[in-house]
Amino acid sequence: MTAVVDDLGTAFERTIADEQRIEPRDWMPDGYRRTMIRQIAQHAHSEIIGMQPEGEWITRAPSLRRKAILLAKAQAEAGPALYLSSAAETLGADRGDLTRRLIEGRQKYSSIFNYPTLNFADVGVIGWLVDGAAIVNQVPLCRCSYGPYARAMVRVCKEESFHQRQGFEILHTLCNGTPGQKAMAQDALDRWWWPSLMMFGPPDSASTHSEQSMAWGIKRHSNDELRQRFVDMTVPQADVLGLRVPDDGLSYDEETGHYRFTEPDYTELYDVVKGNGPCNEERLAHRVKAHEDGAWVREAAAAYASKQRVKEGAA
Ligand code: BYC
Repeated sequence: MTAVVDDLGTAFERTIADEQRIEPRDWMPDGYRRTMIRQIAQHAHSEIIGMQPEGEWITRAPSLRRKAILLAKAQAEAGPALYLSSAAETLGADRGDLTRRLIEGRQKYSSIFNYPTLNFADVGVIGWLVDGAAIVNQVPLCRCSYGPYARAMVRVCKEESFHQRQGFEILHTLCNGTPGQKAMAQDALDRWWWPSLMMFGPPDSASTHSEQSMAWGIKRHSNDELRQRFVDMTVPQADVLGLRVPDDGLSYDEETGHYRFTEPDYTELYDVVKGNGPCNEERLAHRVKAHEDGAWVREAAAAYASKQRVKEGAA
């Protein structure tokens, strides 16, 4: 038996070393399976809970056009959640169990969704910065060693690019509007800049999973590398908008071709992840309510499926 596991382990290691994909039926170490379920589930939960901050503005969007776009954008997050949940299921996870774990606080979702959306400029900033950060994080995940996750990411990234542009377009409109509208955009950037930097996780020195996840080809870049990439991408976009990134330490380093920037306050990240952010309670309570309100849909779907099975059995 040990020899068989050794052979399987060697095959797994070779697949990773050859940059091939691990597929659902392949043998994988328990730790790899656990890590993939953890990350994919957190990601799926983030897509669902992430609908809330923007969703709050659907009824208050400033025009019919903005309402239609926001409605489509918020509901579009359900698609990625579906691919991701399906990818977790290929690892043996049960979708109902993942939801229970979220509700009981045993599984996380991205810290960023625990901040409030105070006005419509925040909707623009979520598209620009939050979807922008998600793209920077997720493009390398298209090369993740776990096949179903990597393939889901290809579709998700296409959508996120579109979402990022719709956010930028809102800000572009505000920044070219009245001084009051431009001030709204600046205020939103001031509030969302630091939480957006925190989306990439703790600094490398404090990241518990990075080393193993990089060795397994799950993560392709460290948290700090991706944070740097995000800053390098975003600062020139802020310049185009005429907005000021709220970091006195920000400067362009000609030699490295990268921006130097101030690290966010990671104690705030840890605090938000522990459940103490401004909106944690509200977000989870809303998620629980949506789950309870949807019970009849799950029951009806299960009843329909079992009726179909009986019919097919009789045919
Ligand atoms: N928030 O060892 P580390 C979207 C946790 S949705 C909360 O570096 P790892 C959108 C981490 O889980 C896109 N927790 O971890 C939707 C770990 O705790 P556990 C969301 C965080 O996994 C709607 C501990 O801290 N994107 O774009 O190697 C509308 C130590 O961290 C956070 C994803 O989910 C955080 N920010 O790296 C609009 C991307 N950071 O699990 C937009 C997929 C860290 O040991 N996930 N933690 O209890 C990843 O790429 C990685 O999991 C992370 C963290 C880079 C986030």
